[in-house]
Amino acid sequence: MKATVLAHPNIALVKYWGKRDDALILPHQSSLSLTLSPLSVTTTVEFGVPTDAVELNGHVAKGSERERVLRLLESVRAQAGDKSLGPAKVVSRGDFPMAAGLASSAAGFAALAVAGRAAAGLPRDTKAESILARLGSGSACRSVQGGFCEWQRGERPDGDDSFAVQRFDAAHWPELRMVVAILDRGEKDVKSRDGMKQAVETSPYYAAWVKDAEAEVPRAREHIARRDLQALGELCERNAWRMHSTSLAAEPPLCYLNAATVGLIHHLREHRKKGVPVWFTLDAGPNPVLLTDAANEVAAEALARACGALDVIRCVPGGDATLKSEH
Ligand code: 2P0
Repeated sequence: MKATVLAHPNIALVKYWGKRDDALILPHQSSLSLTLSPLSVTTTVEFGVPTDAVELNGHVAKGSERERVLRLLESVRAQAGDKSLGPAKVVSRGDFPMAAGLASSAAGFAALAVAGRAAAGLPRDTKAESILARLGSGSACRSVQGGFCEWQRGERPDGDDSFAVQRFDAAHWPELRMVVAILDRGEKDVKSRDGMKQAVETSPYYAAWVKDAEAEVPRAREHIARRDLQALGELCERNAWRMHSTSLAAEPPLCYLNAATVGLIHHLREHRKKGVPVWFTLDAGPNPVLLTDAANEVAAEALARACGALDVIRCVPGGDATLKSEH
C-alpha cells in the first residue's frame, strides 16, 4: 500500500512545445530528451490513509498543484480496478534548486506515476507508467526511463499511443555532459503550460515548428547512435532557436531569454571557434544548458561562470526511475 520511487529530471534535445489536447496532454509533435543525473526527486505514495494529503518540498500543496497529483492517482485507482484503495498520502521532495529552471515536475510526476502504481500493487510497466506520468506533466513521460527517451506523439485521440520509449540507455554515451548555467534565479513570468498554448494559438510559425521538430527527432536519434557531439550540438541549438522563434512570434510575444542568456550564447560561439566543443539548449526560461563532453566540462563551467552564472550544475546521463521501497 506504500511505495517510494526516485526519478531524474530530463532536458529535451528536441523540445515539446504545444498540445493538441490540453486535458490528456497530447503533444502536436514528438520530442527527444536526455535524463539527467545526479539530480533527482523522491516521491512516496501511500494508499488507505484517512484523507488525501499532498506535500511537495515540505509544503502542503494546494489548488491546481494538488489537483494534478490527485487526478493522476485517480487514474491509478482506475487501472487497479480497486475502489478499496482509499485516500492517498503523497510526499515528494527534490534535491535540486527549483530556480534551475529544470522542470522538477518532470521528475516528480514520473516518480509519482511509478510509486502510485507500485503502491496499488500493479506490476512495473514502462508504457503504462509513461502514459500516467504524461497526465501530470507532458515532459514527465520522458523521465520514467533513463538515457535518451523519445516521446512519440501518437495518433489516437485517447492518448494510448502517446508515451516515451527509451532509444539508448545511459551507458550508451557515458562521457556526454550537460552543464546547467543558472544565470537568473527568478520565477519566470509565463509558465511553460501557458506559453506553449499562446504559441499554438497565435504564432504564425507554429505549423512550421511542428513539421520541423517532428523531422528532427529521427536525425537526433542518428547523431546519438553515432555519438556525434558536433552534429547533436548543432541540432540542439537550432531546435532551441526554432522553439524560441515560434514563441517570439506569438501575440503577445514570449521572450524567455534575458541579456545574460544572449551574452553567454555569443561567448559560446567564440569558444567553439577556439576549438572547445560546447553547444547550448534552452527551455522556457533564461538558463541555458550546455552540451559538451567529459574532457570539456570544466571549460564549459568556466565559460558559464565568466558569463555571470550564479551557479552551475554538472550533469551526466541518468538512469531509470527506481523503486526504493515497497510495503
Ligand atoms: C520540453 N518544456 O520538451 C519543453 C521544452 C519546456 C520547454 O516540457 O503543460 O511542464 O505540464 O505538459 O511538460 C515544459 O512543459 O508542460 C516542457 P505541461 P511541461 O521539455
